[in-house]
Amino acid sequence: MTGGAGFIGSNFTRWVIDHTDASVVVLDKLTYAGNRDSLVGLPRDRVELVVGDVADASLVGDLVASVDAVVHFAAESHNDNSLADPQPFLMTNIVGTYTLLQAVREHDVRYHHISTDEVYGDLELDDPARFTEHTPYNPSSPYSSTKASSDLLVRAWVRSFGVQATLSNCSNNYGPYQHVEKFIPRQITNVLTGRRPKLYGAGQNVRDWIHVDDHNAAVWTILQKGAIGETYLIGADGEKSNREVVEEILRLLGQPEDAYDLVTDRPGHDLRYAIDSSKLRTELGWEPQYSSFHDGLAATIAWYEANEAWWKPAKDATENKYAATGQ
Ligand code: NAD
Ligand code: TDX
Repeated sequence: MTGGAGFIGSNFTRWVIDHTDASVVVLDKLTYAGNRDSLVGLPRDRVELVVGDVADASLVGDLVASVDAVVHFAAESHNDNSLADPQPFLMTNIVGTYTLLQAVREHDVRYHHISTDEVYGDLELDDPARFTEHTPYNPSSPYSSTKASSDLLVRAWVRSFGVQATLSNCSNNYGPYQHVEKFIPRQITNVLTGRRPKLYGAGQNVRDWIHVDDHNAAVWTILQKGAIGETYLIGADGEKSNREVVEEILRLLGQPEDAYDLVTDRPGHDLRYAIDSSKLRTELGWEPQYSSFHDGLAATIAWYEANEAWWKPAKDATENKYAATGQ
């Protein structure tokens, strides 16, 4: 798999080790978002970390030739970074996916592509609609447009070259090992370091939250049972406004629920994401296990409280970067 030193990839690796007897080769460039420490404690005879770039055709070819399946998580993943400098997003998300597709095509290896609901653009706050597999692509940001590009490459390689691929587009994940640049870990670690949570704009934007292990179980299900060429949307009916999430974090940390700041909005900020995951549930039998966002959030807060050594080194630099844009 790729991107296994990142947030979802490291949780997926742990999930596979805990729930299956498969072994995992992780290809990860260890960018600012990748962390060896996210893989500590995993059995060395079942998890191997190879440090390298998904756009390195020779390395990718050698690795793909040695595995039964590829799950592609590696990406530049942060919208705010893509607004500051889109270039790495094009290289990793588009050229990297192309490089993997050529390798799985050559070696006839099963491929699963990890993508995001952001490829569908956004919904109005009061629109009852949710995204389905038939929603037209309409990405807003450099990040989401490169993810949309990569999805289209996968579909083309299935149709033109018979590549054995499936795709999944998931909503916003939360859980342990998520970089402190992202919304939920940023606000938790702000409170833990004596800062105030920062809400973009008026805090009204809505995200559809899913625990990372529900995402992981869905990916494994699709890898085992998904139909080749098909796309599956992954979501757990977890719509909440950013303001609601911050208020819940503040309550769980024993702070007044209005102890946050409203800061400069993100340019082009998508209003609302919402996933209809009926296809995955009815066709493949997946159901989310984390039914309470409150409990999942409390467990995530407890993880950040207990694992300061994991996130502390990145915290000040991340906040300095945000301060430069007034966020
Ligand atoms: P992340 O930024 O935490 O991790 C990305 C990992 O990829 C890092 O370990 C990084 O070192 C690695 N990487 C980056 N460029 C690379 C390259 N050129 N070669 C090899 N490795 C490279 O991201 P994440 O939040 O774990 O997201 C993983 C995947 O899931 C992405 O494809 C993202 O688009 C998708 N996704 C994320 C979410 C979410 O809420 N986080 C939701 C839906 C989909
Ligand atoms: O400090 C903040 N304050 C704030 O209000 C930050 C960092 C974010 N926000 C808002 C922006 C979004 O409305 O919170 C929401 C979530 O922000 P992010 O964590 O940056 O996530 P988002 O832009 O929704 O994208 C995420 O979900 C889809 C992941 O980062 C993507 O990789 C994934 O594809």
